[in-house]
Amino acid sequence: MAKIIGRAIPNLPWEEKPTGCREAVWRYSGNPIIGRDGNRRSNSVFNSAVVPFRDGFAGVFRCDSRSISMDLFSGFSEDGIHWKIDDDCLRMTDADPEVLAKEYRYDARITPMDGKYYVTWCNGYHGPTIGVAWTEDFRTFHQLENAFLPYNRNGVLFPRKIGGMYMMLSRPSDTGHTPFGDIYLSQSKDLEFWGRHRFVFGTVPGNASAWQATKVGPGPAPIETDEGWLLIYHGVLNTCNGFVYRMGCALLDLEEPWKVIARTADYILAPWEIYECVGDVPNVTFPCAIYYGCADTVTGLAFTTADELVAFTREHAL
Ligand code: BMA
Repeated sequence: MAKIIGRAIPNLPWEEKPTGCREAVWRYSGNPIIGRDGNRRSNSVFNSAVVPFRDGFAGVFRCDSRSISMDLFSGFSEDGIHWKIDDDCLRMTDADPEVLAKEYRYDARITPMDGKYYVTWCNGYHGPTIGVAWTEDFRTFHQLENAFLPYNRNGVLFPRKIGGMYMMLSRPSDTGHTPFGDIYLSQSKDLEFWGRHRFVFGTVPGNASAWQATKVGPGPAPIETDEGWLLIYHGVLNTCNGFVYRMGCALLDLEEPWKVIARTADYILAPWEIYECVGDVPNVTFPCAIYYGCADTVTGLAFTTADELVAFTREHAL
């Protein structure tokens, strides 16, 4: 039985696995939990990150506006299901004005670490790169330097130092709808200068696991278990109808997390439901937490347990 290393979250939203369900991950029966109209001007609310905060939950939400501009907004919830999202975007302070100058921001991840909440997101700086900031209250965000040179997306921090180093996963990309993508790990002593880059894993050629044949990228912050770091990630297949985004799971070595213990040949969640297949970008399930973006339009919630995921990853290993 795999055990999560971390504190218990007794008020975590939860629904038992429906009887007869054969999946390792199951959707909330009330999905989508956040519609297009999550805040005053939103066209769509998706690819967002959520953490336990005080007596409830807080999140950083991607709300694309009705002029189709991408930005991030704080949101709060008592139960993790009903959300109140700000109408005004995140306010950042502290960084060099050149870094603070905002082009666009999207697809945030949140990693609680050392009593702070670290937010990483895709930050426009002459192309996409990884923005980093920390907050204690989801009101003031202290921005740090961008972690990497452009072009990069899907940056996410591990929730503690490993071997004395902060560690971040990311997926180097291009300026467009990147037709490639592998997962790399970078290390830092101070969350500013990143190096010691290591390849973690890439796409799967051939027919063995085609849902991840075009690109793979890290999802929410890795979860520490006694069997390894549990990483939920996205995998993409290019089809005659465009990209299809599904989710997979990997188990990474606790001390050297660029070493893969196992990763799934089978996906753990795929666009099956109407709200995952119909929207501004059809056929997308994109994990930022297991709160996941659906068809780039609305936000869904899904459940699982660490034990279920570890067992699935080992049983359906590539
Ligand atoms: C990526 C990003 C994601 C999006 C995905 C699918 O390039 O824009 O935010 O979910 O494409 O459209």
